[in-house]
Amino acid sequence: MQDDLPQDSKLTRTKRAWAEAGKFLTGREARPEAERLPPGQHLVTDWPVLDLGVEPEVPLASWQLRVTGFATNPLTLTWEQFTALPQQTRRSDIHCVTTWSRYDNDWQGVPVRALLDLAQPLPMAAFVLLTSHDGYTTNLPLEDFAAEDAILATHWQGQPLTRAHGGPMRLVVPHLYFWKSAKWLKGIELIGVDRAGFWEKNGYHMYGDPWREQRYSDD
Ligand SMILES: Nc1nc2c(c(=O)[nH]1)N[C@H]1C(S)=C(S)[C@@H](COP(=O)(O)O)O[C@H]1N2
Ligand SMILES: [Mo]
Repeated sequence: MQDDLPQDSKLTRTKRAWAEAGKFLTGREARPEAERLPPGQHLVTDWPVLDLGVEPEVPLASWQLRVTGFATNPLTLTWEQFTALPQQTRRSDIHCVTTWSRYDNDWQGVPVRALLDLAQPLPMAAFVLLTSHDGYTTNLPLEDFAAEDAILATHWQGQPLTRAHGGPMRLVVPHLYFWKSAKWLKGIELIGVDRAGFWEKNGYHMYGDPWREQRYSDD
């Protein structure tokens, strides 16, 4: 019983003092496993392939990435130009709306922010509509697209991205469900008013926050 426990032993007094002083607090955010895995997700260690069934072969010689819409400097980059941009790495978790999550994916490529710094979005740009070589589209707010850990990835765990996973280049926006992370990305349109992409027109959420379980559209 609580009442039987010593309330005034040396140990109890010491630990009470530590608690009052906040001793051993690192100031770092605690991330217990339960908080790292969003609600309704389960952990996998393989990496499933999910797409519409068309896995386009994109020859590097004709590969292009276009940034259009509300930008001061609309861009068309060749593979050579794109890969000449400073490469960086990002480590992040994947959360797919079909309930699998995969931790600690090491991506290498060009941070989205670096590309946006070149394109210079205009003030009226508030969303992006992304287009891929398989005809896939998806949409998200510009602010989320520009997240610090969002990356235009060419490599995963040190190896070039396979075609099945979106190679030669895919987007990774880790804080949203993985359907926002367009594989075989070819077009980024900066728009003022949100426009639904493929899954968003098919019952999925316009935003898609795994932590709020925004899987499906409300209506
Ligand atoms: N171009 C394109 N990108 C896409 C898709 C797609 O069908 N086409 N599927 C999305 C979905 S629903 C998911 S879960 C992830 C899957 O990526 P993976 O196959 O590398 O796991 O890609 C997303 N990006
Ligand atoms: Mo998905």
